[in-house]
Order: sequence, then structure tokens, then C-alpha cells
Amino acid sequence: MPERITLYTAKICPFAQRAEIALAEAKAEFTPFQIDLSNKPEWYAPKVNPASKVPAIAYGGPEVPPDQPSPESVKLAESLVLVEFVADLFPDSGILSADPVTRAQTRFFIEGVSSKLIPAWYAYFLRGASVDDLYAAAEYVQSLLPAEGFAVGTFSAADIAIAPFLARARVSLVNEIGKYPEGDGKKVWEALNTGKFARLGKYTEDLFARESFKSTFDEDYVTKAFSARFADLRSK
Ligand SMILES: N[C@@H](CCC(=O)N[C@@H](CS)C(=O)NCC(=O)O)C(=O)O
Repeated sequence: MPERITLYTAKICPFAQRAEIALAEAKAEFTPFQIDLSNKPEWYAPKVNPASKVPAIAYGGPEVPPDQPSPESVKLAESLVLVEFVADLFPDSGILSADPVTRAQTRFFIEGVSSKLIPAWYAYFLRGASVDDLYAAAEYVQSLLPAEGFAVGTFSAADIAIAPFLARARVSLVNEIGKYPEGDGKKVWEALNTGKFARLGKYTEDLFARESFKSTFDEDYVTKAFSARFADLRSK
């Protein structure tokens, strides 16, 4: 029986949504606590995550208010570590297959997302780098997908790793929020979902329809937060 879980999270953060999706898939009971990233509580780094980032989990220990974390709970961080932790706590969740080959395929997909897609996305979004690098990364990810279904067939940690980033890419692009040239966003989102990216588009649609994704993504909030936080990127 898993112990008490407190998740320190923030709705804007794609890494934090990974942990939330994993917990939702596992149907885990947990206490969520929103961290305001622009005004982090002073206790957060010393008592929860020295890196001062979300997501983080306090596991076990006595029942305490989340803003008074107990030294007796174990503190864990890094989104992909937390996704695997949830998978280990809840092996029936299907987040990580019991089959060694499927587990390796899941991790290989995540590696591609981490080393190719996410850096290419941030370079385009935050620095206005070439869209060709984003398309190349998307093409690579698409090449890993099976003909239909999720990244390794059934829904897994691989899908959890990518979905929050695709969701925030959509928010950025359809609302033209980012450093890239104004007017390109909607075209790039369309391109990433149709034509030679039709398979990626169908995969994205499947991810966004997943209940664990829908219940952990507040599109209105993220859109407003992106507008506030990144609106002046182009003027810099
Ligand atoms: N590698 C970390 C990255 C987490 C991360 O960068 N989180 C951001 C928010 S999306 C954060 O908490 N940043 C600290 C801050 O904004 O001060 C993970 O996978 O969990």
C-alpha cells in the first residue's frame, strides 16, 4: 500500500503536468499543492526541493499541511524520476510495461523527446531559432510512432513525457506567443498536424483526448499565464 503523497506542482509547467498525468493514470490519492513560480515560498527550496523547481513529491511521513513539510517524508524531484516512481508504486497503472523490450522502447522514445524535441521547441519558442530544426525533431519523433495508437502501443510513460509539451506548443502557436515571427505560429501548428505530419497529428489528438491529460491541463489558465509571462519575448 503506497504511503501519503504530496505533489508540489504548477499548472503552467509541462514537467509538473507529467507527474500529475502519472498520478491520474494510477488513480493515486494525493494532495496537490500549487507553487507560484514567480513568488516561491521561502520554505520550498530548503524543505522540499533544493533545486527550487516543480514538480516534487513528499512521500510518507505524518499528515502535515503541504506548506509545512515534515522532515520525516522522503523528498523526490525530477519529472521523469517521479513518473517512474509512480509507475513503481502502482505497477498495475500500465505506465511502465512489465515487458523489458517495451520498457526499453518507452525509455528510448522519452530520450528522443528529451534530447531532440524539447530543445528544438524551446529554441524556436524562446529564441526564434529555425523552424527547420523543430520540424526535424518532430519528424524524428514521428518516425518512432507505430502505425496507430500510443508511442509504444498502449498509453505509457512515453506519452506522459511528450503530451504536456505538445499542449504548451499548441497554446503558444495558435495564440502566436513566442519569439518566432508573428503570424508563423498558426501555420507551424497546422504543419505539425497535417500533410507529412499527419501521423503526429493523429497521435497528438489521441494524447489530448486521454482523460488523464484532460483532467490535468487547464488550457485557459496556461494561455493566460503564457500571455503574461512570454508576451514581451518579441520586443526583446
Ligand atoms: N528537469 C526538471 C525541470 C523542472 C523545471 O524546470 N521546472 C520549472 C517550471 S516548468 C521550475 O520549477 N522552474 C523554477 C523557477 O521557475 O524558478 C524536471 O524534469 O522536473
